[in-house]
Amino acid sequence: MYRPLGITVSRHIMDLQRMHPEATGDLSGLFNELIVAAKTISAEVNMAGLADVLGMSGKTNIQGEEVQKLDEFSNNTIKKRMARCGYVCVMTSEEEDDIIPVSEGYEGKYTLAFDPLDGSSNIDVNVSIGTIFSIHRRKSDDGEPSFGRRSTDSGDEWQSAGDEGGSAEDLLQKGNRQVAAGYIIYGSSTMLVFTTGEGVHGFTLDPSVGEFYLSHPDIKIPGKSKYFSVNEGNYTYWDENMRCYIDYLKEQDLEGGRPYSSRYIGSLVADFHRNLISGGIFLYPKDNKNPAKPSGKLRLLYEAAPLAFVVEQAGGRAITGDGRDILEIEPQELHQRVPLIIGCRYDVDEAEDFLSGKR
Ligand code: AHM
Ligand code: MG
Repeated sequence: MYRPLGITVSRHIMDLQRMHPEATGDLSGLFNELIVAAKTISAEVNMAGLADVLGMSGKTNIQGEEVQKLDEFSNNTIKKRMARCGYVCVMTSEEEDDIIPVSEGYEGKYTLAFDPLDGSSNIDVNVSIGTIFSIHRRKSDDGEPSFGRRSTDSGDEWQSAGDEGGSAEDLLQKGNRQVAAGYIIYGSSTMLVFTTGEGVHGFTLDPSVGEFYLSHPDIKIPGKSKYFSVNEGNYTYWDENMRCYIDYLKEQDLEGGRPYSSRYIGSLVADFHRNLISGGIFLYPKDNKNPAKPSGKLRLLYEAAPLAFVVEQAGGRAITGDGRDILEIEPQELHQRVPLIIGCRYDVDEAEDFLSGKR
Protein backbone atom coordinates (compact mmCIF):
# COMPACT_ATOMS: atom_id res chain seq x y z
CA MET A 1 0.00 0.00 0.00
CA TYR A 2 1.23 3.46 -0.97
CA ARG A 3 1.95 5.54 2.17
CA PRO A 4 4.97 7.55 1.08
CA LEU A 5 4.96 10.24 3.73
CA GLY A 6 2.37 8.87 6.10
CA ILE A 7 0.75 12.30 6.45
CA THR A 8 -3.01 12.01 6.75
CA VAL A 9 -5.25 14.68 5.32
CA SER A 10 -6.50 15.55 8.82
CA ARG A 11 -2.95 16.16 9.98
CA HIS A 12 -2.21 18.22 6.89
CA ILE A 13 -5.27 20.37 7.58
CA MET A 14 -4.27 20.81 11.21
CA ASP A 15 -0.76 21.82 10.07
CA LEU A 16 -2.29 24.41 7.75
CA GLN A 17 -4.42 25.69 10.59
CA ARG A 18 -1.41 25.88 12.90
CA MET A 19 0.34 28.14 10.40
CA HIS A 20 -2.51 30.60 11.03
CA PRO A 21 -2.77 31.06 14.79
CA GLU A 22 -5.72 33.39 14.26
CA ALA A 23 -7.77 30.60 12.63
CA THR A 24 -10.91 29.48 14.46
CA GLY A 25 -10.85 25.92 13.16
CA ASP A 26 -14.14 26.22 11.30
CA LEU A 27 -12.62 25.58 7.89
CA SER A 28 -10.80 22.53 9.27
CA GLY A 29 -14.11 21.33 10.69
CA LEU A 30 -15.83 21.83 7.36
CA PHE A 31 -13.11 19.88 5.57
CA ASN A 32 -13.37 17.02 8.01
CA GLU A 33 -17.10 16.71 7.32
CA LEU A 34 -16.51 16.86 3.58
CA ILE A 35 -13.90 14.12 3.85
CA VAL A 36 -16.34 11.82 5.62
CA ALA A 37 -18.86 12.50 2.84
CA ALA A 38 -16.18 11.73 0.25
CA LYS A 39 -15.35 8.39 1.87
CA THR A 40 -19.04 7.49 2.03
CA ILE A 41 -19.53 8.30 -1.66
CA SER A 42 -16.33 6.49 -2.60
CA ALA A 43 -17.54 3.31 -0.88
CA GLU A 44 -20.85 3.53 -2.72
CA VAL A 45 -19.24 4.24 -6.09
CA ASN A 46 -17.00 1.20 -5.65
CA MET A 47 -20.10 -0.93 -5.15
CA ALA A 48 -21.78 0.42 -8.29
CA GLY A 49 -20.57 -2.36 -10.55
CA LEU A 50 -21.93 -4.94 -8.12
CA ALA A 51 -25.37 -3.42 -7.92
CA ASP A 52 -26.83 -5.67 -10.60
CA VAL A 53 -25.02 -8.76 -9.36
CA LEU A 54 -26.31 -8.23 -5.83
CA GLY A 55 -29.79 -7.40 -7.02
CA MET A 56 -29.61 -3.84 -5.76
CA SER A 57 -30.41 -1.99 -8.97
CA GLY A 58 -33.84 -0.75 -9.86
CA LYS A 59 -36.24 0.96 -7.58
CA THR A 60 -35.98 -1.27 -4.54
CA ASN A 61 -33.24 -3.39 -3.00
CA ILE A 62 -33.57 -6.86 -1.52
CA GLN A 63 -34.74 -5.40 1.78
CA GLY A 64 -37.51 -3.67 -0.10
CA GLU A 65 -35.91 -0.26 0.47
CA GLU A 66 -35.80 2.28 -2.27
CA VAL A 67 -32.38 2.45 -3.93
CA GLN A 68 -31.08 5.88 -4.75
CA LYS A 69 -29.25 6.61 -7.94
CA LEU A 70 -25.59 7.34 -7.23
CA ASP A 71 -25.85 11.02 -8.04
CA GLU A 72 -28.84 11.39 -5.72
CA PHE A 73 -27.02 9.41 -3.07
CA SER A 74 -23.96 11.65 -3.35
CA ASN A 75 -26.08 14.78 -3.22
CA ASN A 76 -27.95 13.60 -0.14
CA THR A 77 -24.77 12.48 1.60
CA ILE A 78 -23.10 15.88 1.25
CA LYS A 79 -26.28 17.79 2.03
CA LYS A 80 -27.03 15.86 5.20
CA ARG A 81 -23.48 16.04 6.55
CA MET A 82 -23.22 19.74 5.88
CA ALA A 83 -26.68 20.81 7.01
CA ARG A 84 -25.88 20.18 10.68
CA CYS A 85 -22.11 20.61 10.82
CA GLY A 86 -22.31 24.21 11.98
CA TYR A 87 -19.74 25.55 9.52
CA VAL A 88 -21.91 26.27 6.47
CA CYS A 89 -24.79 28.72 6.11
CA VAL A 90 -26.10 27.81 2.65
CA MET A 91 -25.32 25.43 -0.21
CA THR A 92 -25.97 24.97 -3.89
CA SER A 93 -25.70 21.73 -5.81
CA GLU A 94 -25.88 20.77 -9.46
CA GLU A 95 -28.67 18.41 -8.46
CA GLU A 96 -30.98 21.09 -7.03
CA ASP A 97 -32.62 24.11 -8.63
CA ASP A 98 -32.75 26.26 -5.50
CA ILE A 99 -30.36 27.06 -2.69
CA ILE A 100 -30.07 24.42 0.02
CA PRO A 101 -30.56 25.89 3.49
CA VAL A 102 -28.88 24.40 6.55
CA SER A 103 -30.71 23.30 9.71
CA GLU A 104 -31.87 26.09 11.97
CA GLY A 105 -29.35 26.85 14.68
CA TYR A 106 -26.46 25.38 12.66
CA GLU A 107 -25.65 28.38 10.48
CA GLY A 108 -21.91 28.77 9.97
CA LYS A 109 -19.78 31.30 8.16
CA TYR A 110 -19.03 29.45 4.93
CA THR A 111 -20.95 28.67 1.76
CA LEU A 112 -20.56 25.45 -0.20
CA ALA A 113 -21.19 24.96 -3.92
CA PHE A 114 -20.81 21.40 -5.15
CA ASP A 115 -21.31 19.03 -8.02
CA PRO A 116 -21.97 15.81 -6.08
CA LEU A 117 -21.09 13.37 -8.85
CA ASP A 118 -19.83 14.92 -12.03
CA GLY A 119 -19.74 12.70 -15.10
CA SER A 120 -22.35 10.39 -13.59
CA SER A 121 -23.43 9.26 -17.06
CA ASN A 122 -20.14 7.33 -17.05
CA ILE A 123 -20.93 5.20 -14.00
CA ASP A 124 -22.27 2.28 -15.99
CA VAL A 125 -19.07 2.01 -18.03
CA ASN A 126 -16.64 2.17 -15.10
CA VAL A 127 -15.08 5.49 -16.04
CA SER A 128 -13.68 7.78 -13.34
CA ILE A 129 -16.14 10.30 -11.93
CA GLY A 130 -15.81 12.94 -9.26
CA THR A 131 -17.18 15.38 -6.71
CA ILE A 132 -16.23 19.06 -7.12
CA PHE A 133 -16.52 21.64 -4.33
CA SER A 134 -16.06 25.36 -3.82
CA ILE A 135 -16.03 27.18 -0.48
CA HIS A 136 -16.54 30.91 0.12
CA ARG A 137 -17.03 32.95 3.23
CA ARG A 138 -20.59 34.17 3.44
CA LYS A 139 -20.90 37.79 2.42
CA SER A 140 -22.38 38.69 5.76
CA ASP A 141 -19.44 37.19 7.65
CA ASP A 142 -17.44 39.59 9.78
CA GLY A 143 -14.22 38.31 8.29
CA GLU A 144 -13.20 36.29 11.38
CA PRO A 145 -9.90 34.82 10.32
CA SER A 146 -9.25 31.24 9.44
CA PHE A 147 -6.73 29.71 7.11
CA GLY A 148 -7.70 29.81 3.47
CA ARG A 149 -6.94 32.56 1.02
CA ARG A 150 -8.42 35.93 1.81
CA SER A 151 -9.97 37.86 -0.99
CA THR A 152 -7.87 40.33 -2.93
CA ASP A 153 -11.05 42.35 -3.57
CA SER A 154 -11.94 45.20 -1.30
CA GLY A 155 -13.82 43.78 1.65
CA ASP A 156 -16.26 46.62 2.10
CA GLU A 157 -19.39 44.52 1.72
CA TRP A 158 -18.45 42.26 4.63
CA GLN A 159 -20.80 42.86 7.51
CA SER A 160 -21.21 41.39 10.89
CA ALA A 161 -22.27 37.71 10.89
CA GLY A 162 -25.74 36.95 12.10
CA ASP A 163 -27.21 33.62 13.03
CA GLU A 164 -29.45 33.63 9.97
CA GLY A 165 -29.17 31.23 7.09
CA GLY A 166 -27.31 32.30 4.00
CA SER A 167 -28.89 33.40 0.75
CA ALA A 168 -28.20 33.04 -2.96
CA GLU A 169 -26.28 36.32 -2.65
CA ASP A 170 -23.80 34.59 -0.38
CA LEU A 171 -23.21 31.96 -3.04
CA LEU A 172 -22.97 34.34 -5.97
CA GLN A 173 -19.37 35.39 -5.43
CA LYS A 174 -16.44 35.55 -7.78
CA GLY A 175 -14.06 32.62 -7.98
CA ASN A 176 -11.19 34.78 -6.78
CA ARG A 177 -12.94 35.02 -3.41
CA GLN A 178 -12.89 31.25 -2.83
CA VAL A 179 -11.19 30.25 0.39
CA ALA A 180 -10.87 26.63 -0.67
CA ALA A 181 -11.78 24.42 -3.61
CA GLY A 182 -11.03 21.01 -5.00
CA TYR A 183 -12.35 17.65 -6.03
CA ILE A 184 -12.49 14.00 -5.17
CA ILE A 185 -11.85 11.63 -8.05
CA TYR A 186 -13.24 8.12 -7.83
CA GLY A 187 -10.84 6.33 -10.15
CA SER A 188 -8.43 3.43 -9.98
CA SER A 189 -7.94 4.88 -6.52
CA THR A 190 -9.89 7.61 -4.78
CA MET A 191 -8.04 10.90 -4.50
CA LEU A 192 -8.79 14.21 -2.85
CA VAL A 193 -7.10 17.21 -4.45
CA PHE A 194 -7.61 20.68 -3.00
CA THR A 195 -6.22 24.12 -2.43
CA THR A 196 -6.73 26.72 0.28
CA GLY A 197 -4.63 29.21 -1.65
CA GLU A 198 -1.37 27.75 -0.45
CA GLY A 199 -0.58 25.36 -3.28
CA VAL A 200 -2.40 22.25 -4.42
CA HIS A 201 -2.08 18.99 -2.54
CA GLY A 202 -3.31 15.52 -3.45
CA PHE A 203 -4.26 12.73 -1.05
CA THR A 204 -4.91 9.10 -1.91
CA LEU A 205 -7.45 7.04 0.00
CA ASP A 206 -6.11 3.90 1.59
CA PRO A 207 -9.37 1.92 1.73
CA SER A 208 -7.92 -0.64 4.14
CA VAL A 209 -7.70 1.98 6.90
CA GLY A 210 -10.14 4.55 5.53
CA GLU A 211 -7.59 7.39 5.52
CA PHE A 212 -6.47 9.83 2.88
CA TYR A 213 -2.65 10.05 2.81
CA LEU A 214 -0.63 12.85 1.25
CA SER A 215 0.58 11.32 -2.01
CA HIS A 216 1.00 14.40 -4.25
CA PRO A 217 2.38 17.35 -2.26
CA ASP A 218 2.50 20.76 -3.93
CA ILE A 219 1.26 19.73 -7.36
CA LYS A 220 2.51 21.87 -10.25
CA ILE A 221 1.00 21.54 -13.71
CA PRO A 222 3.61 21.42 -16.51
CA GLY A 223 4.12 24.80 -18.21
CA LYS A 224 3.35 23.42 -21.66
CA SER A 225 1.77 20.21 -22.80
CA LYS A 226 1.30 17.95 -25.78
CA TYR A 227 -2.27 16.87 -25.06
CA PHE A 228 -5.62 18.46 -25.78
CA SER A 229 -8.99 17.39 -24.39
CA VAL A 230 -12.12 18.47 -26.21
CA ASN A 231 -15.28 16.89 -27.57
CA GLU A 232 -14.36 17.10 -31.24
CA GLY A 233 -17.80 15.83 -32.18
CA ASN A 234 -18.87 19.44 -31.63
CA TYR A 235 -16.49 20.76 -34.31
CA THR A 236 -19.30 21.72 -36.61
CA TYR A 237 -20.92 23.82 -33.86
CA TRP A 238 -17.79 25.81 -33.00
CA ASP A 239 -16.93 29.24 -34.35
CA GLU A 240 -14.14 29.68 -36.88
CA ASN A 241 -11.51 30.70 -34.32
CA MET A 242 -12.06 27.59 -32.24
CA ARG A 243 -11.87 25.34 -35.29
CA CYS A 244 -8.62 27.04 -36.37
CA TYR A 245 -7.09 26.43 -32.93
CA ILE A 246 -7.88 22.72 -32.94
CA ASP A 247 -6.71 22.40 -36.57
CA TYR A 248 -3.46 24.11 -35.51
CA LEU A 249 -2.89 21.64 -32.66
CA LYS A 250 -3.21 18.79 -35.14
CA GLU A 251 -0.80 20.22 -37.70
CA GLN A 252 2.70 18.85 -37.94
CA ASP A 253 5.39 21.11 -36.48
CA LEU A 254 7.99 18.95 -34.83
CA GLU A 255 9.89 21.91 -33.35
CA GLY A 256 6.71 23.29 -31.80
CA GLY A 257 5.80 19.87 -30.44
CA ARG A 258 2.82 19.41 -32.73
CA PRO A 259 0.67 17.58 -33.53
CA TYR A 260 -0.70 17.26 -30.02
CA SER A 261 -2.27 14.00 -28.92
CA SER A 262 -5.95 13.92 -28.09
CA ARG A 263 -7.21 12.67 -24.71
CA TYR A 264 -10.91 13.05 -23.92
CA ILE A 265 -12.80 10.98 -21.41
CA GLY A 266 -15.93 13.11 -21.21
CA SER A 267 -15.75 13.18 -17.42
CA LEU A 268 -14.52 16.61 -16.32
CA VAL A 269 -12.77 15.61 -13.10
CA ALA A 270 -10.96 12.76 -14.83
CA ASP A 271 -9.92 14.90 -17.81
CA PHE A 272 -8.85 17.74 -15.53
CA HIS A 273 -6.94 15.50 -13.13
CA ARG A 274 -4.96 13.86 -15.92
CA ASN A 275 -4.06 17.25 -17.37
CA LEU A 276 -3.11 18.62 -13.95
CA ILE A 277 -0.66 15.79 -13.34
CA SER A 278 0.62 15.08 -16.86
CA GLY A 279 -0.06 18.37 -18.63
CA GLY A 280 -2.78 19.24 -21.10
CA ILE A 281 -5.41 21.73 -22.13
CA PHE A 282 -9.13 21.03 -21.68
CA LEU A 283 -11.69 22.96 -23.67
CA TYR A 284 -15.46 23.11 -23.43
CA PRO A 285 -16.01 26.25 -25.51
CA LYS A 286 -19.19 28.05 -26.38
CA ASP A 287 -20.93 26.51 -29.40
CA ASN A 288 -24.15 26.84 -31.34
CA LYS A 289 -25.34 23.29 -30.73
CA ASN A 290 -28.07 24.26 -28.31
CA PRO A 291 -29.45 27.81 -28.49
CA ALA A 292 -30.52 27.45 -24.84
CA LYS A 293 -26.88 26.98 -23.81
CA PRO A 294 -24.93 29.61 -25.76
CA SER A 295 -22.24 29.66 -23.07
CA GLY A 296 -21.22 26.04 -23.38
CA LYS A 297 -22.14 23.29 -21.00
CA LEU A 298 -20.18 23.55 -17.78
CA ARG A 299 -21.32 25.43 -14.70
CA LEU A 300 -19.46 28.34 -13.19
CA LEU A 301 -19.99 27.93 -9.46
CA TYR A 302 -19.29 24.24 -8.93
CA GLU A 303 -17.34 23.14 -12.01
CA ALA A 304 -15.36 25.94 -13.66
CA ALA A 305 -14.51 28.21 -10.70
CA PRO A 306 -13.20 25.57 -8.27
CA LEU A 307 -11.08 23.89 -10.95
CA ALA A 308 -9.82 27.34 -12.02
CA PHE A 309 -8.69 28.03 -8.44
CA VAL A 310 -6.91 24.66 -8.35
CA VAL A 311 -5.22 25.11 -11.73
CA GLU A 312 -4.04 28.65 -10.95
CA GLN A 313 -2.59 27.50 -7.64
CA ALA A 314 -0.76 24.79 -9.58
CA GLY A 315 0.68 27.34 -12.02
CA GLY A 316 -1.86 26.94 -14.83
CA ARG A 317 -4.66 29.14 -16.12
CA ALA A 318 -8.43 29.11 -16.80
CA ILE A 319 -10.34 31.40 -19.17
CA THR A 320 -13.61 31.56 -21.07
CA GLY A 321 -12.03 32.35 -24.43
CA ASP A 322 -14.07 35.53 -24.80
CA GLY A 323 -11.73 37.78 -22.87
CA ARG A 324 -12.46 36.77 -19.30
CA ASP A 325 -10.55 34.86 -16.66
CA ILE A 326 -12.85 32.34 -14.98
CA LEU A 327 -11.97 33.60 -11.49
CA GLU A 328 -12.93 37.16 -12.42
CA ILE A 329 -16.51 36.38 -13.45
CA GLU A 330 -19.22 37.89 -11.26
CA PRO A 331 -21.86 35.11 -11.10
CA GLN A 332 -25.41 36.11 -11.96
CA GLU A 333 -27.20 32.85 -11.20
CA LEU A 334 -26.57 29.63 -9.33
CA HIS A 335 -26.47 27.36 -12.35
CA GLN A 336 -24.81 29.75 -14.78
CA ARG A 337 -22.87 28.08 -17.59
CA VAL A 338 -19.54 29.30 -18.91
CA PRO A 339 -17.16 28.27 -21.66
CA LEU A 340 -14.11 26.69 -20.01
CA ILE A 341 -10.56 26.56 -21.33
CA ILE A 342 -8.24 25.30 -18.61
CA GLY A 343 -4.82 23.75 -18.27
CA CYS A 344 -1.14 24.51 -18.87
CA ARG A 345 -0.42 28.22 -18.94
CA TYR A 346 1.42 28.25 -22.28
CA ASP A 347 -1.40 26.39 -24.00
CA VAL A 348 -4.21 28.46 -22.49
CA ASP A 349 -2.38 31.66 -23.52
CA GLU A 350 -2.03 30.30 -27.04
CA ALA A 351 -5.69 29.25 -27.15
CA GLU A 352 -6.65 32.75 -26.00
CA ASP A 353 -4.77 34.26 -28.94
CA PHE A 354 -6.59 32.01 -31.39
CA LEU A 355 -10.02 32.45 -29.84
CA SER A 356 -9.71 36.22 -29.78
CA GLY A 357 -8.72 36.20 -33.46
CA LYS A 358 -5.16 37.48 -32.83
CA ARG A 359 -3.76 34.47 -34.64
P1 AHM B 1 -22.82 16.38 -15.94
O1 AHM B 1 -22.59 17.42 -14.88
O2 AHM B 1 -24.24 16.30 -16.39
O3 AHM B 1 -22.24 15.06 -15.54
O4 AHM B 1 -22.08 16.90 -17.26
C1 AHM B 1 -20.79 17.39 -17.16
C2 AHM B 1 -19.90 16.51 -17.98
C3 AHM B 1 -18.45 16.76 -17.66
O5 AHM B 1 -18.00 15.82 -16.72
C4 AHM B 1 -17.77 16.59 -18.98
O6 AHM B 1 -16.60 17.37 -19.07
C5 AHM B 1 -18.80 17.02 -19.96
O7 AHM B 1 -20.05 16.88 -19.33
C6 AHM B 1 -18.78 16.21 -21.20
O8 AHM B 1 -19.73 16.69 -22.07
P2 AHM B 1 -19.89 16.11 -23.56
O9 AHM B 1 -20.48 14.76 -23.41
O10 AHM B 1 -20.80 17.09 -24.23
O11 AHM B 1 -18.53 16.09 -24.19
MG1 MG C 1 -21.40 18.23 -13.54
